[in-house]
Amino acid sequence: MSNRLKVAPNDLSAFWMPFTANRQFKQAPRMFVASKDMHYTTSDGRKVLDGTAGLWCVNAGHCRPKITEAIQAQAAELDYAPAFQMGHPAVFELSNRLVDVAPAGMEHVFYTNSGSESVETALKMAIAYHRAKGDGARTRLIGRERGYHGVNFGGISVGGIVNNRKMFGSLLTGVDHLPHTHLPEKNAFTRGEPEHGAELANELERIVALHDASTIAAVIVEPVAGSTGVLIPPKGYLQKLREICTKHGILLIFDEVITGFGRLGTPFAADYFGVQPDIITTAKGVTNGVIPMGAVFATKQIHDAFMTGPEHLIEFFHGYTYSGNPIACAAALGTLDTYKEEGLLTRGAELAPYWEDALHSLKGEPHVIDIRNIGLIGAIELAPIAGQPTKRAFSAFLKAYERGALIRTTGDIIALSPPLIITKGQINELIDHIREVLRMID
Ligand code: PXG
Ligand code: PLP
Repeated sequence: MSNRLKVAPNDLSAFWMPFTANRQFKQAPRMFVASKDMHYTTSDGRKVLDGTAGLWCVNAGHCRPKITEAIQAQAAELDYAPAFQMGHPAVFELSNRLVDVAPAGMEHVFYTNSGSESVETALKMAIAYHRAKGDGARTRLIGRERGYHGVNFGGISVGGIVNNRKMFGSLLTGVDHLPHTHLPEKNAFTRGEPEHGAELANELERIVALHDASTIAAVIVEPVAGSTGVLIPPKGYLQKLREICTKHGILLIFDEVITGFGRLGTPFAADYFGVQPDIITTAKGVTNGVIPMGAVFATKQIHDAFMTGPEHLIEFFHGYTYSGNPIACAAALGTLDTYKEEGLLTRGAELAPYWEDALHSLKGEPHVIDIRNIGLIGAIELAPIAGQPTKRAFSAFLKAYERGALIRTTGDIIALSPPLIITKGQINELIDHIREVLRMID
């Protein structure tokens, strides 16, 4: 660790922090200066157990040697290659390796720098696909209430988190939303997939009837909604969505930015639920969160629809300066090596029963009104303080941090998604911290 990093700067005002209570933070900053495997080190020298894999991205744990070395070697060899009209070996190798681990049928990869950009790419790809096939009236996009698809205009338009939308004007036109599937009165304290709510997928039929199928390009959903507080799909729900989309020629996009790369104990959520989407968006775990990168997977059918016309012409007018950046590709290759060597894309399945029991042992603790889990994801929903929503969960976050555990809160929900290398002992430690915190807070 360099000395430079250990010294906290004395003026924090210039940095406008993302999705952060800036004024609160700057009064009592929480700084990490190092990380290794399951832990961070704070600027005051304490170890903090990572209960959230960073922001749902550090699936293999922190500062893993294969990834660090791959980045170092690539940076010294080929630092950048133009993304348009030029290539480099790592991006082709990575694409083949990604297609190998992706669900069957996903044969092509398009690169971005984040989940938000993956979503924009997928939405544009879907609309352009229909147009390339001569079906240019299919421009409407269907998202879902409480969905999170990043922060760019397309993503917040199909997204359904009110605070992320209401400040930003009229958004995209031609967007509609399915109802969310959160039914606490019927499904509270369910272990795994809830029994009730599959019929909510039939709302898609109502939306199709309203707009006519011939105007709808795609439906985008998170197979498991993460950011909004861990909403697990009711049994049969995703299968129904797939059936209705297929029946009407509508593309189904799974936003797997969180669920991709082992989070549910299968490589992707599409594998877990046995449902094949047409497009999958990913980011985060593709590079273990270490270098920004996103990857959008598409079927051969979608890709091939673009591959027409004179061969010297660009087929898809879309891409980023850093699409397939060499250093990001090296990080992704190092990440895939680590996942493979340690079996991390399926390790969650072995740990899930233990994780489930540990989480549900919090039932009956103060403030807890629901507990949800799937794979290595967990959520503990707290009753809000009357008139002060989010305050109770935020207190829990601060207290947990003081005690040595990083948790994530959204609204009054504690969301957990530890690195996939977590041990049973560390699961106990994390849950014990939360138990103590729940007993401490108001
Ligand atoms: N889609 C989904 C399903 C996501 O979860 C994005 C898109 C956007 O990815 P980028 O890389 O642009 O942030 C996400 C990101 C949280 C949290 O704690 C969740 C995300 C990001 C930051 C925090 O819930 N999800
Ligand atoms: N803005 C300007 C002025 C640019 O020239 C570019 C790219 O050339 C962009 C935005 C887009 O940047 P990126 O490709 O990194 O998304």
